[in-house]
Amino acid sequence: FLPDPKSVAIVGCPFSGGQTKAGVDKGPIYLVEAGLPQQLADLGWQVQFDGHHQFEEISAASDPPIGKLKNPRFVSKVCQAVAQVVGGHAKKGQLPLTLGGDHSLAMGTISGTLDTYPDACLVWVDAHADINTPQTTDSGNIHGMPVSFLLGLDTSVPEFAWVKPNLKPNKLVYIGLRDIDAGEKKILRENGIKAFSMHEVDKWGIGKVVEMALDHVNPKRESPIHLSFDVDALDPSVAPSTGTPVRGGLTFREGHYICEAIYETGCLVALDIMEVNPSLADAASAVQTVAVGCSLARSALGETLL
Ligand code: 4U7
Ligand code: MN
Ligand code: MN
Ligand code: MN
Repeated sequence: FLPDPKSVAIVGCPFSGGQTKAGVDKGPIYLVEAGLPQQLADLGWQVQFDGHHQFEEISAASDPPIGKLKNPRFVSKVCQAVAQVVGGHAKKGQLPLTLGGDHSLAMGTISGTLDTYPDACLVWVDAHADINTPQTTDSGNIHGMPVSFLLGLDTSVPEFAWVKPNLKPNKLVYIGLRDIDAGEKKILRENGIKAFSMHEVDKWGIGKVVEMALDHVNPKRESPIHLSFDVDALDPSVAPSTGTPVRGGLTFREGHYICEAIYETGCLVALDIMEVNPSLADAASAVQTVAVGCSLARSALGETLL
């Protein structure tokens, strides 16, 4: 799908409004400061660093909750802008690499991808399913809901009416789940959405799980793939500095294997590295988590291919 030489556009999204912990907005700045653009150039990619996008603030005072949703207007505005930016790069034949920021941003990135590649599939790597609706959410944090908006499961909030329900349940697959709310389990079941939790990773091994995941969403390995990677999919010993860590996660190698295997398909058209929060845990943990975020991105862009 991508022209040769391969070209990547790095979209920094210093945004934290989809959840309540400060610091996740610093994620993209740290990832870029750690040298990610140059690392990708060293892999042979043409790299455009598209900057850290400055989002027009909507003050909390003028953005009261809608139902349980926190910062709804702000999240919506930012994601709509991100959809434009990501879609614009994709339409130019670039691979947009979005650096979060919290995972609500994926509402924007995936909207941009699907607008460009309507038959794209989505591989969502996360400890969480992020498929709560405005009705099922307990926390009201929108980073736990982007998938439900992309699927069009709930259209009751006019602020999010711009999100086209372009994602079909059979074009979505999860890897790494281990903390799913009861309401989310029901949604997964009722929509027949394929998920490989940590139980399946233990049972089959990561190689088989990725093969089965791709067989489900992309059996002929000929449709475009959007990979949305929440670093909390990794075990907290591997990626400690993130807002919602859950023990029992992917090892360093399992996480990287997913990225490598998706690169190998030649179908990757967009990548998100989300939820790096350098302000959480200690300084050494932050350095470690940022380094892991960079190396996941490198793996997804072909680093370990011989
Ligand atoms: B993340 C949660 F209740 N499900 O909705 C929620 F457990 O992007 C967590 O994956 C969401 O980090 C986590 O708030 C969102 C909670
Ligand atoms: Mn997530
Ligand atoms: Mn998560
Ligand atoms: Mn998280």
